[in-house]
Amino acid sequence: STSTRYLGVTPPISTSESTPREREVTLTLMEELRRQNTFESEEEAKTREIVLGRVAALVKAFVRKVSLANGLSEAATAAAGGKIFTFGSYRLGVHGPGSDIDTLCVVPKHVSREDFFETFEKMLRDLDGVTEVSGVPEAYVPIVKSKISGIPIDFLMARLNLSSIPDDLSLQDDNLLRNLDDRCIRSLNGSRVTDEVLRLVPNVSVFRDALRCIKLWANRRAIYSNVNGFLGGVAWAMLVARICQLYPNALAGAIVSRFFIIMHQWAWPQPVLLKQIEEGPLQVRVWNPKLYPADRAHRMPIITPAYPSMCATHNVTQSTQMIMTEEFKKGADIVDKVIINKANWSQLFAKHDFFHKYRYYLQIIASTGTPELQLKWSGTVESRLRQLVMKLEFVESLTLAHPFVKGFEQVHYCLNDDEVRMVAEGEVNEVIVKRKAEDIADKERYGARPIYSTTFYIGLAIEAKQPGSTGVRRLDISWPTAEFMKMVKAWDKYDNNTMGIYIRHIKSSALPDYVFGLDERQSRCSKKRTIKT
Ligand code: 3AT
Ligand code: MN
Ligand code: MN
Repeated sequence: STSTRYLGVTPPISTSESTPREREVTLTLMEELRRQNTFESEEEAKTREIVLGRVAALVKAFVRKVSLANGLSEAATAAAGGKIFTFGSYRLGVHGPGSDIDTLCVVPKHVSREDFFETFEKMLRDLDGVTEVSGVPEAYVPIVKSKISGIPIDFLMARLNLSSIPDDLSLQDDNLLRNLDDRCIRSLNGSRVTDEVLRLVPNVSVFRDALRCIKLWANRRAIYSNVNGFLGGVAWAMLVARICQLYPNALAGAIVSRFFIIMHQWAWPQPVLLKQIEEGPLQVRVWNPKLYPADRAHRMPIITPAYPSMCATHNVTQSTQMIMTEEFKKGADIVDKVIINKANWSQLFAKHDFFHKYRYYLQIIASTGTPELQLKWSGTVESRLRQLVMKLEFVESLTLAHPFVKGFEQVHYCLNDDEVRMVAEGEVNEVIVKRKAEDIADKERYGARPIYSTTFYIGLAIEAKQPGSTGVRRLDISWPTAEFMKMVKAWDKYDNNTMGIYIRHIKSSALPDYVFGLDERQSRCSKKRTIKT
């Protein structure tokens, strides 16, 4: 055909090659990424390959074992196969030292999910070099988390409607999804999306280098977290992929520069698409704002390219959108300076200043008495935090409710109910903070017990007083907090006796030391002094 071929929903903005200067800054960017320790060692890379080889063999052995147990003939058993697919950062080629390998095990129809969580989990436990195995079969996406030769591996499983899984099987065909269990469809999704993203970028190695940069930047700026209303790994990957489509011949340094400029100016809620959304063989919704009001509510829609297409940024709120937009602007300014040699790449990766930025913070404290329960309870509270943020956005005098991307975990040893209450309400005193488990020789006699707490932070930006307005501005957040409390307590596993939830607001001067880096508090005190004088 005579038409120009391109990847994406529009023609590229420019097909020119990068300039010599862009070539130079790409080299210095790669140097900085190495200096920042974003790459694993060669030894670790080798270990990963060995581990993956052993895992591939294990999945085949598992399928074989179940096939024979089901009475299949030797011929049918030999043909049954079994294959692993990777997804996540390892598949994209942007993983760092210590990243996990996200692995999908694809098995034929005579192998069940129960087989996976019994037989496979058992075989995994018996494998040499395995130090951790924990299955969560009841999760929305059922998973086995493990560690082999020091490498963390997440296992998902999908059972296809095929009697054999050949080594050259591809998961690209949408018809493979027909008549599958929902959990299998969800498990296949990550791998199908990752593979599609890689197919849709013009130059995979440029994409990888640019994405590695954007991931490091987003992490340092504390805007890398899907659950808290920012963007997760898949969404960042799709944004970078879209820029790569728009500049198919540009080098990584140029992609990063265009990334910030274009994302800062993007006409949201116009969606970011890597290809046209397609219909498919299932009775499931694909993202469609014309049809579904919920999809119309997405503020920064970034749409996954594999059927059934979904919005990867469902959690973004007015506040998190404002914060990310501001970060895009700051990033654009720094990269502009890097290009004219007035700044270094390291400035792009400067740590966020969340705990220096606001005068008031909300603390949301989730607490329980055991590590297992704490994991579930704090996860539940965290997953509902954005509901609190959205309610705070309605408070008139609040311009922004800025959720921090992670909670702070602590254990305190309490001798009585009063101390338990203090910990649950974030009023720990020096004595409780310093007391260690070994300090309480006779735990039984003193009735000492550990209290696990996770504290989440929301920074509050309060509207400046209108000139000429009189009286003190009062901030009333009682309605959002009461509604939030109701919402977390409506969790079907909530238990008033074993789970604590508490919200309070504090001045920035009351922030605990643990939120600051090593010599950060010092600078914070001196900064305050300079403001006062
Ligand atoms: P790392 O280098 O591992 O930190 P990553 O992008 O690989 O970065 P994850 O391993 O956490 O991040 O996630 C890989 C993919 O697995 C992303 C998403 O499609 C899926 N995923 C992650 N967490 C969940 C979850 N809780 N439920 C369902 N899918 C998840
Ligand atoms: Mn991963
Ligand atoms: Mn993972």
